[in-house]
Amino acid sequence: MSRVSLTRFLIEQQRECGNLPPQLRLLIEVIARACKAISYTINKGELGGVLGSLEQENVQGEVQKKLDVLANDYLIEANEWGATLAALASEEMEAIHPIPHRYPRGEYLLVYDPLDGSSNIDVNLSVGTIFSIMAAPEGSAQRDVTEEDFLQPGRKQVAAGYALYGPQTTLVLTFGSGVHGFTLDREVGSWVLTHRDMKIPAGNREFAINASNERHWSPEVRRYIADCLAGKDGPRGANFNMRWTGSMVADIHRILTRGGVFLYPWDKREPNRPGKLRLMYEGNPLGMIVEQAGGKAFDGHELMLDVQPTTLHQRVAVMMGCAQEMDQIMKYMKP
Ligand code: P6P
Repeated sequence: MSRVSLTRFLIEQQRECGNLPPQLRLLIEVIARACKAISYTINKGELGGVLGSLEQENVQGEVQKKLDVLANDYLIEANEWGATLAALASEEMEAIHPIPHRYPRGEYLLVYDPLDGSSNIDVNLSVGTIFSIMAAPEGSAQRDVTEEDFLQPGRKQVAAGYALYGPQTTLVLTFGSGVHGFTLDREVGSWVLTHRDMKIPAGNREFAINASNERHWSPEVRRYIADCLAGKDGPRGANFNMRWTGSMVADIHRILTRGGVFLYPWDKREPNRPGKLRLMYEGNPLGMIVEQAGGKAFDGHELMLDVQPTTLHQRVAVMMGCAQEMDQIMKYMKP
């Protein structure tokens, strides 16, 4: 069967679906090219002198890895000149980054986590890049975009995706017409369509959660997990398996591929903080992908994509995955 490149796939989708304007198609290709460069850099590991941490913290209060900053810079440099964006924002930067006036501005806003799960880097485990694309406000070519322009509910994203830097490098995309996966052919440096129209399989009783936090969870989450752990003799009447990779992208990719659910719930250590993960560049993009793949994404109270953001780096509780199991979880959360 002939190989379908990312470029060919996007052009064919543009013709068939009509929801992929040329500027959005170009933006996706530029992001994919930056993710390819990130993959090659990660792959060098110690040989590239890119491992380890910097003596500085990011806006999240987390120690920055060298590759966090490198990946962030790759995405800025790749996207500044392309006349597709009015501004971009990143987990690694406190403020938004308007496109410099020396470049023409485009119709979109990009927000991203350049290297999700970067604590895995130094121990050679999977990490990823997550991105979310929204429409820039009317007139953004004439005025500077503000943080408020980014604060759109996830339902308004026009596209979302991630690159997973694992044993293979894969790129998974949605622009509202299903979820499609591409594998990087490192010999020729091109993305090849390998997973057309991905759907989350039902029936895999597998949950992803950091179980070391169990004593801090809400009673509802503790009861859900306890009932799963009780196995076939318990209330669920079935045995469950657990996975936790320390990189949300890797866990979500496994769920897209073989099913299950992912939870990073609220916990009482910081009762005023909804959760650890971030809404704009983790919950929303991965929530759009999960919904487009037939799953559900939820913050413990409402659907992820309906949450109205109030700040760029706001955190959110995350529960997402297979629709059938998510329906069960929602019953536990809303008795
Ligand atoms: P913990 C990575 O830092 C991340 O944001 C997600 O990718 C991952 O699922 C989670 O945090 C891991 O958190 O508390 O288990 O280290």
